[in-house]
Formats: sequence, C-alpha cells, structure tokens
Amino acid sequence: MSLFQNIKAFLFFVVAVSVVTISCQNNSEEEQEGTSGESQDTLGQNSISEPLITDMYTADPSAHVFNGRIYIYPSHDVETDIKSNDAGDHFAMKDYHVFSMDSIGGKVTNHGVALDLKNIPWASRQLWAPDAAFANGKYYLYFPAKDKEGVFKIGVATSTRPAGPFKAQPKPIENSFSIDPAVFQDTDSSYYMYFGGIWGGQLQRWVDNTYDTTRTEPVKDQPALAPKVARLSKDMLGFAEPVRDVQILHSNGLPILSGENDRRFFEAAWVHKYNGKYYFSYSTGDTHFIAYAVGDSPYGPFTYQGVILNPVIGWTNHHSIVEFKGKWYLFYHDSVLSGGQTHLRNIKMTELKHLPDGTIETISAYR
Ligand code: FUB
Repeated sequence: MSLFQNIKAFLFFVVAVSVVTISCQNNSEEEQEGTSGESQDTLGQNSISEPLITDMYTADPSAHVFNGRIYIYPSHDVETDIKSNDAGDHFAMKDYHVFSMDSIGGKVTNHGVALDLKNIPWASRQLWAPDAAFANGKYYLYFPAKDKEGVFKIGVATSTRPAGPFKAQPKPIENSFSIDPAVFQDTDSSYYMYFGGIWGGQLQRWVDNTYDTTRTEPVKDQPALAPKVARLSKDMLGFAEPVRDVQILHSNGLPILSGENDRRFFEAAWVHKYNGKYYFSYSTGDTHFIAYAVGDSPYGPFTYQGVILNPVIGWTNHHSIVEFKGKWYLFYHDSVLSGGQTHLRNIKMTELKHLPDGTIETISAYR
C-alpha cells in the first residue's frame, strides 16, 4: 500500500501525440491527487485498455476462471472524507463486489455485494485487495482487513457460488498478518497463499511473528523485506505450516536489497505457472512497477527477471495474471476514471505474452 513517510520518486504522466513521457518528480501522493484537475479524457486518451467497470471504483483485480467464465475479485474503492495519511486510512473500503465475463471484451456482470464489512465479526475497517479459490466444492474469498486493534490480518469467507454471497469465518486466519493474499493452486492441487505489503500494509512491523510498531523497512544495504508464503490446510481455512519468507534474488544469487526500490518487493504478490516454472510477480510500490521473478518451486527462491507492467496513472500498481482459452491476460488498474485520484481506481485488462525464452513482454498501459 502506498504510504508517504518516505516520499520521493513520483510519476507524472504527460500524454502527447501518442507518446507517453513518464517523469519522476518529488511529488507526494497528495500532490498527485492535485493532478485530478486534469480531465479524464486527457489522462486516459492513449490508454491501451478501457476501464472494465465505470459506475463504481474498483482496484486490485484478482482474476480466475471458474466454470469457463472469468471471475474478477477486486477491491471496491470509495470516496471518503478521511484525509490521506501514512497509514493509508483514506483507502477505506467497506465491501466487495464480484464481477464476471464470459468472453474477452464481453459484457461485465456486477454480481452485487459479495461480502460486507459489517458481516465480518473480527474486522473494523479497510477491506483491501482480495483473492479467491475453488476447492472442496466451495469458493473461498481471502481478504485483508484491520482488526479491532488496527492491525491488518487476513480473513476467509466461503460460498457455494463463485460470485457469493460469502460468509466470513468468525476469526482471521491464525498466524496471518499484513495484506494482499494471493492464492495459487499448483498442478498437484496444493494451494499456497502469498501475502504481505510494506508501509500501510504493516509488513515491516512483523518480526519473528511479533507485531512491533517501531519497526521500519531495513536500511538500504540490507536484504529487502520478504513477501510471505504458506501452504493452505485441506479445509482452506488456515495455514498447514509455519509462514515462510519468499526469497527474491538477483541472477548472481544475491538477495535484492532494501535500497533497490525499483526491484524490491512492496505488495501485490501473484503467482502463476507457465511451462513448469513458477512466476512470482509483485508491485515495487514507490517505484510503481509490476516486476517478476521466476523459480522452480512454489516456495522459491525466485530470480528477478524484469518488468511486466510499467507505472500506471495513480500511485498503486496491482495486478493478476490468468490463462483463458489458451491466451494469457493481465488484469490491472489505474486511476484514469477519477482523473488520477490515488485511492479511486478502475480495473482494466490486456493480453500478456510469454516470449519463447520464458520472459514476459513488458506492457506499457499508454501508447
Ligand atoms: O487497495 C488497497 C491497497 O492498495 C492494496 O491492498 C494494495 O495492493 C494497493 O493496491
């Protein structure tokens, strides 16, 4: 999640005659929200894709194919009076809607409220990026929320239908923390949850399973904070093992360092498998890339490969990758619909190409 304690590089997009110039400036998120004076047309005119939903704000799209249909599980962004702050309190989402489509470019159906904050017994606020899985004849919705003490945990809710409504478990997943759960089903039908997000996502505060509000990101020459992974139990309601660190390494085997902001993990983990390899993709946060690393095991280590998606309009960059009818697609968001407001985003999709050497072609969301 975007926090501003360490604000430095920021992106300001100038769109002109089918050329996008991205310049890094010393802007805060507040300042970027000032760009909302720019018209939506100006901001979005060279986009490669249109928003999938235009009558509400949506973000963090986790896409899956269930029963031959694409289901999208996004965050539901809302307008709020809460001032933006270092904890990301203005990302004050209160429910989830599920969307589906039966073809690429086809009608997108809004299935309505799938889970409401008021029906999650342990949660107090901020329903951030969710994901979903199918197992045991049921659908599982995984989601982060702050508990009554203001600490992010990960919850799970179940339904007999992919679009819900979902019923939340009474407590968060034991030993879960931070944000952005992403559940990957391996070809042997094991399920793994990847999670974590720094700054507003609080990952930096967790050391040896203890929550410490005084902890910050490691200093620049130390290994970066690691995203987390745990195999899920058969009932899909908990972890089957202790939570492990996911290592992201350079090609020389050395860990990516905390100061390597254009490569280090920030939030928005996602895993897909292609040609027997595991692709771990993630947002670099304050440098705004969706980067990826490849490994031979769902636990990693993963070796950094490059960028899947260049920075988008808005501060956050968050995605998912799914195969549908023999082609691969990237689901992502930007803030075109709100005229660039950081916390009011809209989901989009575009085709993703794996190249013959196993790398992924970098996508720019604007021509
Ligand atoms: O939508 C709230 C947060 O913003 C997500 O959890 C992060 O990944 C970022 O997209």
